[in-house]
Amino acid sequence: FPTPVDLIALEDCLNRYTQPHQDAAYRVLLVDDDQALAQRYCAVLQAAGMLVDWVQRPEALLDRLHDFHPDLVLMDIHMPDYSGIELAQLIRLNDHWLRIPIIYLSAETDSSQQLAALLKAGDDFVSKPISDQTLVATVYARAQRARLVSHALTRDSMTGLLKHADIKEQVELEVERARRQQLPVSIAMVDLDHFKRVNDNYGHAVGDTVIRALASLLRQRLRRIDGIGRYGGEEFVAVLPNCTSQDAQDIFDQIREAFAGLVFRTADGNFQCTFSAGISACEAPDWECEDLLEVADQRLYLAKRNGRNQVIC
Ligand code: GH3
Ligand code: MG
Ligand code: MG
Ligand code: MG
Repeated sequence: FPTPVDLIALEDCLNRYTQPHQDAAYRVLLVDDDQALAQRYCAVLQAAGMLVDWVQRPEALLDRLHDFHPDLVLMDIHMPDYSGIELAQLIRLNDHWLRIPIIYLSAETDSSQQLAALLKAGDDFVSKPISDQTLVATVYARAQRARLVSHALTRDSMTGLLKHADIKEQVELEVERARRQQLPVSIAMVDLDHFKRVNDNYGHAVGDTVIRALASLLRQRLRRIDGIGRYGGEEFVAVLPNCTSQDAQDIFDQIREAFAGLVFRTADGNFQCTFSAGISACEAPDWECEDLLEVADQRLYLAKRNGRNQVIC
């Protein structure tokens, strides 16, 4: 029996999702060759509630950036094989990491060297030795600002989901990660059925409500590690790490049933709406993000041709 859509609860869920997760611990990647010092900084930042990972060998830096997703990098300058400035420049070569603040934390006392470092890829320079309070405050302020800016830039304002380019970037990252860790990854492409009719019959504002309701439902039903994006006007993409295509199909079938059961009440009468979805997973080791998106899109098209309101895997 169809249940009326509880828009208050949906909006509430949406609001929670559209706020950045300021409650989640800030993730700090510390690059320093000095073990004793690194352990000291880790302890101080952890005591302040942050998650800290330490890279001693620069060769491990890029992998760690991929896996750890830091909010901020604390970079030593003088290290045996590389300079921290070179490493910061290396990080800046990758667009994915442009938004991560890099703070040099160094015993370098020559002010012209400090300025030179700042002008090359860094965002700030703080001197060693540093007091615990200054370290925590510097990292906290920068990480908080970075998270707010990143959230504002990557979220679709109507639904709070990732924007087109950002969900694509997340699919790319997750496909790469799945390949390296030899784990499954699935993606789903979702499109509302006969949505033009909703707009035509009830108006654009009601159409927007339906889009937001589906966004909320996806957010409620998927895990926090799953990426969800508004790929187009009434089209969504989700990436599900460590999830087989069979499991993804089961999950999306449940979401499909829940969504089809919602009743939207309007002044012009009540109505229900459905969606169709295509699911894909890595079917060969050399599959890239684009292959998964293309196959999911083909299966979505099949689902439409087969009569809509279905999930094809
Ligand atoms: P199909 O089942 O084949 O997908 O039919 P459809 O009518 O949904 O066709 P299609 O996906 O091509 O149409 C998308 C429609 O969604 C067209 C556009 O007016 C509407 N739309 C796109 N973005 C928005 C939006 O932000 N708000 C509203 N209200 N409508 C939108
Ligand atoms: Mg050093
Ligand atoms: Mg549609
Ligand atoms: Mg469409």
